[in-house]
Amino acid sequence: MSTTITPLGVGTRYRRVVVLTGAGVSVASGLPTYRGPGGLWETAEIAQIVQAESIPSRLPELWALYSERRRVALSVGPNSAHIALANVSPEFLTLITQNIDNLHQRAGSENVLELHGSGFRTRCTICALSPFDDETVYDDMPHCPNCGAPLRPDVVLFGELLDQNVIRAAKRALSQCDLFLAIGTSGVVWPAAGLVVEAHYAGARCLYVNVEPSEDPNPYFHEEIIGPAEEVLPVLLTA
Ligand code: BJW
Ligand code: ZN
Repeated sequence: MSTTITPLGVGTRYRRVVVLTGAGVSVASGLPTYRGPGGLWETAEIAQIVQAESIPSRLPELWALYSERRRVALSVGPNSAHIALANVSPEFLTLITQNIDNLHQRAGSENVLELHGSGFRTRCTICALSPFDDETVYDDMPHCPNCGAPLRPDVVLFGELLDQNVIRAAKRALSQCDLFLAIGTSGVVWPAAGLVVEAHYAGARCLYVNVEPSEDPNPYFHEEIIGPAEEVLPVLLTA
């Protein structure tokens, strides 16, 4: 750890905490980030598939990608960063994640606000069939039992709108938070990147926690805490 880390006082000094997580919290579980060396998007091809325009024409490729990601995510488990967050009482914490890997939930976190959907939920591309939990690793593109149209992973691709109920719940928590932590995220994807602004104007102390300092620090953060989430969070969040 490159900075001295001490407990923040969650549950005592801070009682309305909002945490936003990104791919960096799952690295210690063995999952890759999106950007940077070894990231999912090292091949430009994948970055092109996770776009709204891929539906419906590139759905078979999208399913190949997400089936493989399901298989990999199911083969790993939550790490000490997920567990430290799950150990904080929901009375004091709202957990917002950009991750679709279900690891916060598998660590025991409840009511996780999934900004970018879930890789473990499937929905129809056409009809109002309720999105359903789904761990199936498909060999071929699945079709809707209701209307026969292709199904899709319930994730938010570039150019798609986020679930307005999730956004509303996140904004409600941010409007009254006293501590905001963004952990393991590059902070380049919107609207997630703008959540710190809301926390800042609510008067919260805003911390950026990452394994490396940001190249272009966002002025709405008051401090950066540099270190791996799996080492830093168990200390920061100690009661
Ligand atoms: C560690 C670590 C360790 C490593 N410990 N740390 C306003 C301005 C500009 C653009 C836009 C805007 N509003 C909308 C846009 C367009 C677009 C956007 O943001 N583009 C930017 C890239 C420029 N946004 C959208 O399209 C969003 N929709 C939307 O806004 O709708 C309205 C609208 C539509 C059209 C036009 C305008 C408005 C939707 C965004 C959906 C993002 N979806 C993805 C894929 C989800 C499914 C999947 O998983 O495949 O979500 S993209 C991808 O990036 C994924 C992630 O959740 C997201 C964020 O990535 P994250 O988590 O930050 O990962 P990395 O890899 O970037 O960073 C990891 C970090 O961890 C690094 O910093 C490491 O150092 C660190 N790390 N190990 C701690 N051990
Ligand atoms: Zn259907």
